[in-house]
Amino acid sequence: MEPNKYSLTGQKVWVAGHKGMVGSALVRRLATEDCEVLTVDRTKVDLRRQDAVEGWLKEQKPDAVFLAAAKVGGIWANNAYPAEFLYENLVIESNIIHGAYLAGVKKLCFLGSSCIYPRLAEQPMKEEALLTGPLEPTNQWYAIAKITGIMMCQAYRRQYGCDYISAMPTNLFGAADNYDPQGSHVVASLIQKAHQAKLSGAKTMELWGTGSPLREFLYVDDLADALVFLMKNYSDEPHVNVGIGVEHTIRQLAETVVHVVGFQGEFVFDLTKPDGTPRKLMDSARLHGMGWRAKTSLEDGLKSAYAWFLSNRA
Ligand code: GFB
Repeated sequence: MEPNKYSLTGQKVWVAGHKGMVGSALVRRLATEDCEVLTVDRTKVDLRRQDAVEGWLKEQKPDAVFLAAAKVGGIWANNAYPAEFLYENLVIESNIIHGAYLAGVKKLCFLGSSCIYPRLAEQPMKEEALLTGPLEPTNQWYAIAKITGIMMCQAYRRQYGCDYISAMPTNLFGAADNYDPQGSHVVASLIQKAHQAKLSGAKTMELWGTGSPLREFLYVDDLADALVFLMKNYSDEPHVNVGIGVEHTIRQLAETVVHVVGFQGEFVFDLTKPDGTPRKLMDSARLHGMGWRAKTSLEDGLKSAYAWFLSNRA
């Protein structure tokens, strides 16, 4: 095997957070790999309890771990529940990274998020931009927890030789997203709002903020493919940006959502809600240089996400 290469063939691979949007996309993607996918329900192993996590990892001894378990949410949830976002993400990542080290896990992939870069980082944001400026206030607690996870993977590589890597995805959407009106990310929330407005024959649909912030949206099945690609081909300290390199204003996103959903009304902007960071486009050249690119456009991804919503949440 070439250096930096890791084969999943015949490996026991734990997807932590297998029921979430990223975790379920990873389970779908790993079905096409010749490996054994391991999952465990939160009712059996509470990832916030160190003994439970360490005991289960020592018993199961997975060869590889995708750490897709986290407390996540959109801008409103991050701002409303700072203690939960800081505490739960810190304990979940610490338990799993340290537990993986104790259990001799060979390869682990941790997930950051583009929102943890400095609020006004130079755009597009390179990996080196991390920790070079003040954070976006609305999700600083989540950001500190996720930055800690990236640093933990680096520390365990340096001190113990653990081949633990970190990926930095941008805003995600797709199947099994959280559609809770308050806690959800923007894409899921707008799908839900457009659908409700269409069904009720409403003339308007509410958007938060001004509609002018720019966001980069990656379809979650493309992310899962990128994570498997990185697990197989990347082994180094720095995290790797996983974006699509295209950005849209929130208003443009909403226009695409209502086109896909079939709502013809007007937008009403609730200026009492935050815009958050004005822009967070990532530079994914390092990943592109390794030979991976996203392939699902925003519109195609939205069509699949809406189809999932209709079959599972409507
Ligand atoms: O995905 P989102 O909630 O979070 O997007 P961030 C927020 C942007 O969409 C803001 C606008 O500019 C909102 O004003 N927006 C418009 C809405 N309508 C809505 C709506 O109905 N719901 C929501 N949620 N937003 C998150 C971080 O930042 O990025 C998370 O807080 C995570 O931690 C995520 O990292 C990827 O993109 O601003």
